[in-house]
Amino acid sequence: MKERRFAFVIEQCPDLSVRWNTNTLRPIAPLPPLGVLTLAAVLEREGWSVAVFDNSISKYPKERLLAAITAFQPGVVGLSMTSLNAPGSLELAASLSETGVPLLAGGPHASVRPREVARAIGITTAVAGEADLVIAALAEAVVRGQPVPEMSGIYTADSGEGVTAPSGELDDLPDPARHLVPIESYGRTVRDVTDGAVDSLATSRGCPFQCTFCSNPGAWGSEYRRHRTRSAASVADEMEHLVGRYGSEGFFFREDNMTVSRAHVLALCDEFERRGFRYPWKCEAHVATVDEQVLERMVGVGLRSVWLGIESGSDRMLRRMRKGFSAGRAKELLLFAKSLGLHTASGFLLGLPGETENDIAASVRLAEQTEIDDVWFQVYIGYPGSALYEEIRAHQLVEAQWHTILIPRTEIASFADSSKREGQLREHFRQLARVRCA
Ligand code: B12
Ligand code: SF4
Repeated sequence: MKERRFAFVIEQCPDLSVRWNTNTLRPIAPLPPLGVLTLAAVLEREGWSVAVFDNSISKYPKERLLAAITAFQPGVVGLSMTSLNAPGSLELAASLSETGVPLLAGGPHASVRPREVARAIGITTAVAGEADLVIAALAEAVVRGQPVPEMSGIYTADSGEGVTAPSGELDDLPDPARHLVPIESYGRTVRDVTDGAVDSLATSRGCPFQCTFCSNPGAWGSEYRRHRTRSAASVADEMEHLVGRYGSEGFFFREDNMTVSRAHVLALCDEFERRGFRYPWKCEAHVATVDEQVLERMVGVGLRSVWLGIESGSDRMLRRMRKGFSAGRAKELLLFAKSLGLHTASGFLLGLPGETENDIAASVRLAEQTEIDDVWFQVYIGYPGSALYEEIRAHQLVEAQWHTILIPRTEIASFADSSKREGQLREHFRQLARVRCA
């Protein structure tokens, strides 16, 4: 039997995913991979030695990454795949296969394409969906050289059903094993919350919405539409742990859709108040799920900054995206948030099929009129698993980049030449962001 040593590997993404903050023209900062760190905590609880190689932080070239992984002498390696890092992860898998170590794959891309991934060179098994309830049994079987357990969501080259792994109760999961990553190397500076260290955590998983550009509905299966929440006590305990162990001075809640349930948000607020928390925090909110009253309550217990996923200032595009709210309502809420003294942030997608210059102008106008503090414009990329991906592929409106993602034809030239990419994108966004860039 091989050693019970598990190495998680997260390959870096090519930099074509950039989305720019038009105030600072800086790309998005990586945050600790909470999903992988939760799997790591599950395995540690079962007595495994675990290492996490997050190459979006270390940025090792392939040979050095391979050397670091093999030096750990893992009995099993698990690759965490998004659609953007999938090509790099598959290349790594082919190289690692020469060492004879069993290779598992999971993550959003493996969840959309489990069979294809399970058939890739070197990969033994892929998991579709959340792996928290299957990872221990799977790793145990693989390290012992036994057949993989017959559990939903587990795919080999020729077995596996068309379903995702079961989702458990979130309160039963251990806190993410943050001690396995260099937490200081991640984006802990979130000045709109505090000048001190800010750490991220999640209070829920899942989202009942079905935005056409989002890969979540296709990746996580029907379970995903059920918004599952942690108890307020468990969230507050994790915050206290973060303060005690890492000196957190503020928090950033990052998850699919924290505000789906009003009862959940209010329970969190009540718990923060009950424990006398004075921590400043930030979260993302869906325009259709928060109202003025809830926002006011959140501000009363430390909310300093809110990200509203607006995506477009054009009602026509919002309908096409199935966002579930109007540009007028988004504007109203943003202005209200500002009147409460909140720092506001929002993202807009550009280049969706069917979008016209007028639609783009409407997005820029909305950002201007509401004086959003942080505006992120992002060129649309089609991720498999999203409804739009299938639609645009069928109509051949875009060209495929590798085999994983779709990029609007107009952007291909900018993306193709990496030496020019950054400058071109900066210029592109600088023009769009005449709102804020001097
Ligand atoms: C928080 C978040 C971020 C954070 C932190 C990401 C991180 N380090 O975890 C930040 C802000 C950095 C970020 C950035 C980006 N993100 Co993001 N992000 C999310 C979000 C909202 C939550 C992630 C999360 O915690 N999920 C919950 C946990 C439980 O899921 P998980 O991490 O995937 O892990 C579970 C399973 O996947 C599986 N699993 C994962 N790894 C492995 C490995 C093995 C071996 C096994 C067996 C199982 C397994 O088990 C885990 C536990 O249940 C997701 C949405 C989502 N639902 O996943 C998008 C999401 C992952 N992001 C996405 C995108 C596109 C991006 C960006 C490209 C955006 C951009 N344009 O800049 C960048 C890319 C950054 C990068 N280098 O990868 C897409 C990925 C789409 C795709 N198909 O690949 C998602 C799915 C959102 C979406 N629907 O579009 N993101
Ligand atoms: S984009 Fe956000 S609101 Fe829309 S389906 Fe995806 S997670 Fe839900």
